[in-house]
Amino acid sequence: MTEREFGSTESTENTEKQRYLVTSALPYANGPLHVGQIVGAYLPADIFVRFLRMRGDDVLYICGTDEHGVPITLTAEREGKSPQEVVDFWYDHMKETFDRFGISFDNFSRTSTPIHAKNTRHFYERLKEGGYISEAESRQMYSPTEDRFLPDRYVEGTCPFCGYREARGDQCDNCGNWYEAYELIEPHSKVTGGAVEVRETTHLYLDLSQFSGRLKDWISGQDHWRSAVKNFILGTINSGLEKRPITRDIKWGVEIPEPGFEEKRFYVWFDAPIGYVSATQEWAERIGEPDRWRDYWQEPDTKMIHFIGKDNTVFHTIIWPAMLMGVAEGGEEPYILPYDVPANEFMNLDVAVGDERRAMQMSTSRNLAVWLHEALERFPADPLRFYLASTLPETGDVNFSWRDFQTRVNGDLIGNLGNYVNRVLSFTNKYFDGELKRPAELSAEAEQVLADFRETESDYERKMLDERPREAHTELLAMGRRANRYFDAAAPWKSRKDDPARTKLDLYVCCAMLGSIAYHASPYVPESIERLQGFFGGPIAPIKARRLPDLYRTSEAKPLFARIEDKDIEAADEQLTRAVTG
Ligand code: B3M
Ligand code: ZN
Repeated sequence: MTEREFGSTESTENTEKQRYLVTSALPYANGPLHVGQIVGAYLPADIFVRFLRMRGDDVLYICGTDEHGVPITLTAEREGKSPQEVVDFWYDHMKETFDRFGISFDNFSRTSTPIHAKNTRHFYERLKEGGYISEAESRQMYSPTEDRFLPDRYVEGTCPFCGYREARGDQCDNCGNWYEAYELIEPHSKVTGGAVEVRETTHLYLDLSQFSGRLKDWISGQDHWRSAVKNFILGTINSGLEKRPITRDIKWGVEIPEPGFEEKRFYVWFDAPIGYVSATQEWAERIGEPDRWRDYWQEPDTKMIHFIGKDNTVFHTIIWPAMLMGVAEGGEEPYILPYDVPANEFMNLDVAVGDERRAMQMSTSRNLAVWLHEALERFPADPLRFYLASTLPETGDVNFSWRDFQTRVNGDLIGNLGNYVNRVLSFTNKYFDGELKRPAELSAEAEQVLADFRETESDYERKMLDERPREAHTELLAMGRRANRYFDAAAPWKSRKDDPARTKLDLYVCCAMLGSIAYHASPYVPESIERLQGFFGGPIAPIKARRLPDLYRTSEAKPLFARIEDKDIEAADEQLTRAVTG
């Protein structure tokens, strides 16, 4: 047999590096992170980014806290703190929680930085120069008892589109539609519960209608977008874009460079997406190459991908691209548009109440959620990442349940993948002192399993590049099953008595599959694969990418994962049940 036929000598290594700017939605710095947010915008982006980095692509992964607007001031009022105290506390809390969970941002910034205020005013000035800004009187909700205007979330009422009863003043969490607060049915103050009235106030407006044609052409050409996202957006544009207010009667936020607006601030959704730019600039400053941010924002071959939850879709696919188009106009200051906006659906909770199980919407205000920092006190990050990745809401809403977590971890992560690692390593150590040289020839079965693996690796890669880490996860499990099946059929405990050369060959091939499984598992369970490298010396690489190595060297394996015990699940489940039943 020639070298060429052995494994794959044809390198499929990534010679064409692609540049990516990947962002996750900037979470409001007003409370702890829950798993619903994690599966929407953070975990899928992190898995995707880790995969791209392994391939050798040029990736920058950006995020930060969203520190302005009513979500912050409402929290501050409720807690008797200043907005600054609120964002400082939650910035630290979120940063630490993301770290513990293994989210690998290149920069986790915040929107209260001076550079961000400067950028926000700059975007505003450019849009104004372009003729997209106007000033007008508008009708806003006013609370006579509190003697102030009540922007956005200060007002609640029934959604004029879907009838959801706890809809916010600017947007409905249930159906994702946006409207003016006075369109709500039975609007009332969120603080006092009292009735509100409509009064006139002056605001600045961004004229989205001037972008309709350009937005429509651009979105129609995005054939790689998820069809649910694309259709929703085209529908929104077709039903008519209007002028949208970009300022608010509020004292917390980015100041507005216009006389008469001293008591107002930019609307949080005007400044928040600019935070992606600011965070990139901050990163570039930090690494001592202040112009590097331009590679990611101004080079047309960069792919910019915004991972978000579906409730943020309109802002990222209409308003933000319109702002970028407006600022880029004239050409001196080019800005690329998003290459994709993978918007994920929601995660609900599956909770035991009495004898039955109920699916419930997560709710921060009712403390009905699985908080990430608490989950991390019960279990390590990797099994949580593994389970959540298996149930990402890529195509529809999903349910979180601690029982499923246990089943997935004990069955798939430990029973399938972890078990394979242990079997291969312990047999290699026991029979061959942890050393396996590349055999001169492969058996037909070995050729077959390697061919199957290369195919599954390609499927995994395609799904991952399609930004579908949940689907790629099923390919990872398929690799584990295929490798286990090969191991079972090879039965090294038997074959080694009558054909030790064959045993050696089989275990060598098993090590090659182990290297591939570890490679493909590492975006999901990065910390565990790092530990694996302490006792598995072979390359952690796809089989299809390279010629198989001359030697595998292993040493005594330690278990990578601990089984999830019933008592731990019961405790976690009880905590949720208590939250429901009060
Ligand atoms: N802070 C909404 C949210 O946390 C908002 C996202 C901003 S992304 C620029 O869901
Ligand atoms: Zn609605």
